[in-house]
Amino acid sequence: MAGSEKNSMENGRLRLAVQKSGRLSDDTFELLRQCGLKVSQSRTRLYARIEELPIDLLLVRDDDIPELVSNGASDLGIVGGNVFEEERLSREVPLDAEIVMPLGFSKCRLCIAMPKSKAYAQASDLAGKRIATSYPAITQAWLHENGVTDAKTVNMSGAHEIAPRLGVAEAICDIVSTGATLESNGLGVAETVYFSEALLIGPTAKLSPQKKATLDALTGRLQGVLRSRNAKYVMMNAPRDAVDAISAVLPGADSPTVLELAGQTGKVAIHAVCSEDVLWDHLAELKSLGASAILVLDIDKMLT
Ligand code: PRT
Ligand code: ZN
Repeated sequence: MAGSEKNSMENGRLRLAVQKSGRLSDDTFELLRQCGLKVSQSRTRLYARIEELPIDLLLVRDDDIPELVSNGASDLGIVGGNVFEEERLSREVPLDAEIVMPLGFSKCRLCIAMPKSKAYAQASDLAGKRIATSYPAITQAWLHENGVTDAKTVNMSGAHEIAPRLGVAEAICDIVSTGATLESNGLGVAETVYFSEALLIGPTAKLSPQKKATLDALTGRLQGVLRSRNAKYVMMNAPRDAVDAISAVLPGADSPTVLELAGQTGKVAIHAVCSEDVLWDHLAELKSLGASAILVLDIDKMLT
């Protein structure tokens, strides 16, 4: 790292390790943008600087993030739960990092899959099988928990889906998102062993008071963005005597605001923040309770 680059990363600025490029990085940068944090990319692309809060980003491969956080090279990291859990389970020396908060993106599943031509009913069907995976620790932990003692994991760093055809293994354990990769290789999910999403990780207890204040500001903004993601602002007119029934239908809403409508005695306006998505079924139910002029609006930011 160039001298001037290193200097600008000191002075109590919080270091956050993020994936340089890949499936996590676009959503990570988008989340930071939604938090009002602009990232200025350095020419060398080893690190980037955030101006609005004293935070420097380390741009690295996702596999390196748990170790960088654990050994103190970075204060925090954003990494897939699958990578964090594998690292946590496979280390002899415990990882000095914990989950600060789940971030709700890069959701996927780690699944054991087998050729569709082979029957699968229960965990014991994996007895004596070889399972190709780059997640041996998570796979073995699941096998152990499910009483399968004589299955073996075969380490592969990619292209697991061809392992059964190559005769390298009878099953695989890999990340599944849409399921299209399994489908196109004639494989079907036998078991889901881990549900994953992006995580903010860090040994937060070790932070200086200055860095802790920056972390609090960051998590406050992240929570605001995550809360508002599915949240909707709902407005409608409704019969005064239907307010209680309508409140019960609104998903994840606290007490709604009920406002008088000029010149109308039997009708009121109802405004509510719904913390869960408002579906067409909800609207149909509101209408059947007498609601009219129903508006559902996205919420950009929310601080509670
Ligand atoms: O270069 P670097 O080491 O930083 O990145 P990488 O190549 O190791 O990881 P990358 O960028 O591919 O993935 C980063 C993280 O994204 C993963 O650790 C997961 O947490 C998450 N993620 C979300 C996924 C997927 N979805 C995903 N679909 N990671 C991988 N896949 C692959 C999977 O391995 C399989 O080959 O996509 C294929 C399956 O996808 P579907 O849609 O066909 O089911
Ligand atoms: Zn990786």
